[in-house]
Parts: sequence; structure tokens; C-alpha cells
Amino acid sequence: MLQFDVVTLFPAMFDAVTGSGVTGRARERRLYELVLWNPRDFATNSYRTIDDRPYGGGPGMVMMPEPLEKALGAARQRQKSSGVSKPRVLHLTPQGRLLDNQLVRELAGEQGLVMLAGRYEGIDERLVGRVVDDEVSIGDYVLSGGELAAMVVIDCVVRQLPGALGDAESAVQDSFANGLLDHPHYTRPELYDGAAVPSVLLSGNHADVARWRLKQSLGRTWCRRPDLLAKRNLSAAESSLLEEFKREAE
Ligand code: 6GU
Repeated sequence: MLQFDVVTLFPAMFDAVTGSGVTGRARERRLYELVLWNPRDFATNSYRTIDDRPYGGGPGMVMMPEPLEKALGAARQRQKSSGVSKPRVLHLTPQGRLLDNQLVRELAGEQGLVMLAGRYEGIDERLVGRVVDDEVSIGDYVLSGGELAAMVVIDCVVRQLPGALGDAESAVQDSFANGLLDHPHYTRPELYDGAAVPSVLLSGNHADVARWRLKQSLGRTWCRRPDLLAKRNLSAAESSLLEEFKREAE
């Protein structure tokens, strides 16, 4: 069972992950375990202070290293007690390595992840060198804290675990699993406010449907995310489908 520990000032936020949907069901099925640690419980003074003003001046506060290191130490200890020989320690920060499907799969292969979700302007840098294996960002924008980013990591890692998704779902069919964006989807009614479902989807010809979906995936990726296409070699069949999409788009 994959072990997650998160160090956070707001443990209640994580009810959103453990309580509902794919991640809620996966937890009930014991595919992973999540334990939360509040650095305030590891503060050393009587006011339970966990932050202080930045050296050098400037706005905001910085999280002090000691309560965080103690909380992380407790989390690592728990992981070891659960049989994780080398938990991977992640610090969620906009300065980190961008999370993509490759990193998600890599993390899904770990036995245990310990995540540090910072608040305020950030954490004391000395802690990073001492205990952090990787810094991870979920995108080029700033969140009010690392919690939502940690939940993003948990969600996309858990859906990679065998048994997390039903047969009907399956991570193999996800956008990005093949380096392309997903194709469009349709359900009943066949005619919605004058708009018809593409007829190939009603044809019952599975090969034609698969070909149409791949063409749509290639076309959408070409239109919306040319950076993804540039990273991926297209087969001869894929290239000709994309050319067909471009001709039809004109
Ligand atoms: Cl990991 N943390 C915060 N605070 N903001 C972010 C982020 C992480 N990733 C993108 N923005």
C-alpha cells in the first residue's frame, strides 16, 4: 500500500481527497494511506510559533525550520514503521520541477511519499538541503499554500495505482497517457438543441471510431498544445491522420 504523509498547517483541507470520488474509494480499498502532520504540534515555544519575519526584510513571514524538521521526522518514522525503506520527500513550491505525467508515473512507483506543504512566503531554505529530495510545482501560478498542490499530486498518483479506476475508466485512456490530448466525448441525446453527434460514433464500426478518435486527439493537440506534438514522434499513420484533420479544418 502506497504511503502518503503530508506536513501541513491545514490538515482538514485533505478531507476533500480522502472523502470523495476515485481517491475516496481507493482509500476505502486500502490502495493507499494518508497521514497528516501539523507543524504547530511540533512547535517548541509556548505560543506554538511556526513562522517568523524574513532575514533581510521584506513582506510576509517564513516558516521556521525546527517545527517542520520535527514534523517531517515524525512522518518519515511512521513511513519506516509501515515498511517504506526510503520515503521520497517532496516540497511543494512554485520554484519546483513542473509536475507532468512522466513525474506522476515515477511517483506512483514509489513505496512512500512525504510531502511538505508550505504557507506564507515559504520555508527556511536550510531545511530544503537537509531533508528534501525534490521540489515540485503544479504550474506557473501562485497558490496560497502547497496543500492544493499536494492534493493534486495525491489525486493523479492514486489514479495510476492498479485497481484505483474501474474497467470503464482506466488510466491508459487518459489524456497524456499517449502524449496527446483526449478526443471529444458525446452521450445521449443524439440531437441536442440542433447539434448532432458525429455520425461515425453511431456507425457501430469500432475501427472507424478508433480512427476518428485518434484523428481528433492529434488535431486537438496540434491546435491547442503544439508543444506536446513537438515532444512526440508521430507514426506514418498518425501523420496522415493529422494531415486529414488539417485538410478538413480548412
Ligand atoms: Cl507546489 N505551491 C504553491 N504555493 N503555489 C504553486 C505551486 C505550489 N505550484 C504552482 N503554484
